[in-house]
Amino acid sequence: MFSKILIANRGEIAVRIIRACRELGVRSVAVYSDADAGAPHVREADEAVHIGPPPSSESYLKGDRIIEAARRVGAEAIHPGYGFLSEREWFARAVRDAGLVFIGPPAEAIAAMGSKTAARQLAIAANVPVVPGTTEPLRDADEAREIAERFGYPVLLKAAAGGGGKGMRVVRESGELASSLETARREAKNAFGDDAVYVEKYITGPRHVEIQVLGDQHGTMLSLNERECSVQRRHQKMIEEAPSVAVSPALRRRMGETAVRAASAAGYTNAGTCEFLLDADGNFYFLEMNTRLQVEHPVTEFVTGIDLVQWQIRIAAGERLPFKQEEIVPRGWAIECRITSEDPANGFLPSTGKISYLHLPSGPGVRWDGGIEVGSEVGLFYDPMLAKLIVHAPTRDAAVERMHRALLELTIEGVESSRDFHLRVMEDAEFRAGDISIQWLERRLESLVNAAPSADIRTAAAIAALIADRDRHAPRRAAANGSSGTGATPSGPTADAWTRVARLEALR
Ligand code: MV4
Repeated sequence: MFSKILIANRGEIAVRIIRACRELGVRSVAVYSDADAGAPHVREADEAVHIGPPPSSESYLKGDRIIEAARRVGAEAIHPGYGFLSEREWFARAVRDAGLVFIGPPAEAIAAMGSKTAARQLAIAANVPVVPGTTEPLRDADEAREIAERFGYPVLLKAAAGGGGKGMRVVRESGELASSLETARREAKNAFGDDAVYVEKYITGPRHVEIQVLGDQHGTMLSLNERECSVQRRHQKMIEEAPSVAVSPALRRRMGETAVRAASAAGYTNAGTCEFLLDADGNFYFLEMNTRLQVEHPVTEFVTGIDLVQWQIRIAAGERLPFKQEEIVPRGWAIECRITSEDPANGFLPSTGKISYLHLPSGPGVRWDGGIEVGSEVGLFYDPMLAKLIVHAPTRDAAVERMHRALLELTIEGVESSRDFHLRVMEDAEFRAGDISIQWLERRLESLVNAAPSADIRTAAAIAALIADRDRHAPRRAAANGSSGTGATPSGPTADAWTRVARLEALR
């Protein structure tokens, strides 16, 4: 095992990796920008190295500087987390060339899965089902029309260099093809510097289901089963769960075997994820492979009991996976909500400020993976995800109730957050029925954001208003309670903070 690991990341994922290191008896080294000098990941690590000014391009993306820091402090390995340098082939190679271990897949596997068309060709060669379509770039609109006729409308034009939905265009009839092709080419050129576009059959109303794989350096590749990630907005996942209501044990086995085949064909080791579209008829199609640890890994950890981050480190150190595929059976249900500093009432506009109050949920089956504390400055330099709230319960219904309860316990003051939005989703009949697809959230967004607060919130707000009114006549006591005494009826997170105040009052 390593004696010291450098963590090339920040926020909640850096804290998560530090926790794994500590449990393994490995010393951890944080890196930080000027903006993160006082951040939790810096304090929690055994050592910390300053790497530059706040912009990521000057700090967390400075691979050479980070490798140099690792050598200086005597770290033997680097964990990249997710985002930043995690899927840069050149970084994985540079780490290796510096005589260090990259805690992730080989640079060659990152490269093999990096190009979406190359990944598609690799999948086809490995007998992995992909969406019907081409892999060669389209020559012109005539060729596109010919292919579209063959698969039938609607079709989807995709950027060959793409990913993340950029350069994608749905075409519903032949009349739209020429202009859509032009738009897709322009978008692809702008986003990726490459205007190559190819065509696929458009799958309507599918779910996004992905398979977690874990492979060691001795030839064992396991499927850790599926995560359901359909609740997303503009290609940003918001809620993930495991297992998926749409996946039977037989389908789980087939999707797992398929993901293992795709990963093995790429020479993959360590933790990775194969993304699939799953249609209403139970057909699944490989989309792409994420060659990193993912944000939503905790739901898999909950239902498998396997610590993915610890195993990433053990695998990188050369250990063998001790599990058998048959032993990996989902236990219970896990749900994750991404808690972001975005304002759902304002089109999810990023919100900035200083965290002035923070009350964290706890109790049975609740996990908080966070990177913030009271006093944290939330700015615009980095991703707006502040933390993840994850719950585990015996059934999906119980997990939804548990998440709702945990969200009620959560109070974040100082920035707007996605907390209320998640509460509304947990109260939503379609979500509770598991009746979701990749289009579900965009379709329901307006009604969810404008949903009337639930009855208990309204009661809390009414109680709070009464207290506020009374406090106006007892200013000293109001100050002691920390209430402003304006008499305004609070709502949202404030109402829940007020519920706590009201209960304290009732107990006096
Ligand atoms: C698709 C599709 C429907 N049909 N391909 C979006 C990003 C990229 N990873 C692939 N994506 C899609 N490809 C075919 N042939 C629908 C999507 C898609 C999507 C996929 C996964 C999760 C969320 C999504 C949201 C919109 C569209």
